[in-house]
Amino acid sequence: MRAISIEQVLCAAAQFDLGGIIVGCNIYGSGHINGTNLITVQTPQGSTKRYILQTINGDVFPNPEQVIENIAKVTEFLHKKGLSGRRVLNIIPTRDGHLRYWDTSGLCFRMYDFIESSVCLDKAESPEVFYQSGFAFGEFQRYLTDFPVDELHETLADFHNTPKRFEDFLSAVEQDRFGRVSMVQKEIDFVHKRMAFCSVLVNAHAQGRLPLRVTHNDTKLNNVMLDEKSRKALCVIDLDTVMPGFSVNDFGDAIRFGANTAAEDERDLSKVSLDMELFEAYTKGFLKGCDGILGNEEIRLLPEGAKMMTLECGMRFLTDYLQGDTYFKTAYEGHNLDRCRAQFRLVECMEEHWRDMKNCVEKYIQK
Ligand code: ADP
Ligand code: GN1
Ligand code: MG
Repeated sequence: MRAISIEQVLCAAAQFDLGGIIVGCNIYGSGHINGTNLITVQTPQGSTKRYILQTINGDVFPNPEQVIENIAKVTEFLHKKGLSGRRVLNIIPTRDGHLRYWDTSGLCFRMYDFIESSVCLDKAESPEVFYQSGFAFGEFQRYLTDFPVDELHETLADFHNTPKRFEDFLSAVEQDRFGRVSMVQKEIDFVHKRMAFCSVLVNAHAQGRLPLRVTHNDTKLNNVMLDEKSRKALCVIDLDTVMPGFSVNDFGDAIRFGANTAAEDERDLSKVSLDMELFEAYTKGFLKGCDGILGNEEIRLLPEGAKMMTLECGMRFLTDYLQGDTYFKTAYEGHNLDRCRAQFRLVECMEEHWRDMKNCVEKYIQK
């Protein structure tokens, strides 16, 4: 993503209806895709108000207008379901009534109310916190269960189409544009051994065993805001990828990120493992939040979702490494490769714990 100057951010912020004078502008958050800024405003009454200003990464999202339209529709739907205040993202329009602002350089900005007295975590502090995050994403799925799927744009084509991700990986290996293939033969073999697995969920869908639903598609722990004090879930954020998808992948991506005992980019692979206590807590929270909307076959496929999202994400990091690190923000050369290795180690841990994961979800099958 292009570097953005503070002047550019301030100029964009001034286009929105913020109800006061801008007194602060700081880079914020730890996401891999968008540019996020915290904007502080002083109101005429002397109080301060805070906002989140984001640039939509145009290198990733080919059509930012569609991203905004999806988010507007989904948040409006959630408002109608009775969510308000800190429980749902609130879009702030521009002074001329648009939900986004395009600056003269072609960057697309959007503004949200800042969710005050909240935290978002990169690591689950306790099983209870992880349960809360599972509950929030399960509830999100349940609230949207009667959302008209056809009204949503596919903001990123084939986002969690794992066989297609596999094809993309193969072509990155084939092209080897940066001469990196010889350094990652072990990782390439790792993916090849799991080629058949890549199609398991797509096949289950084709056989009518796994429905398409409105899903979040990026259910990392740091995409849910928790109340700062009570640590109860408040609001699901980062709605750019809300699209039709599989519930088990929403479950799975959360496990990939949150039930790992190490960070997503941990270099010491002996620290990477699957925390089964966290797995159980998330399963319980997610299914409680879903409150009966998932069928038994979906519940049985939750472990497949966890392994699929971990394998797919590792494959995506590896593909980006082979293609010169253009998709995910990276902090150093080889960052994507470290992320990939940590994901692949976690896949192995899931394979070792396969029976435990299956037994855990089996408890929730409705007889
Ligand atoms: P990315 O796609 O880059 O992950 P996010 O939408 O997740 O972008 O935002 C990045 C970070 O900014 C979040 O992890 C969170 O800390 C913070 N954030 C985003 N929206 C809000 C909000 N409305 N209120 C408070 N913090 C927010
Ligand atoms: C990106 O935007 P962020 O940091 O929440 C990515 C996810 C990956 C994740 C890996 C739009 O999520 O798909 O799983 O990084 N988002 C997009 O950490 O590609
Ligand atoms: Mg995020």
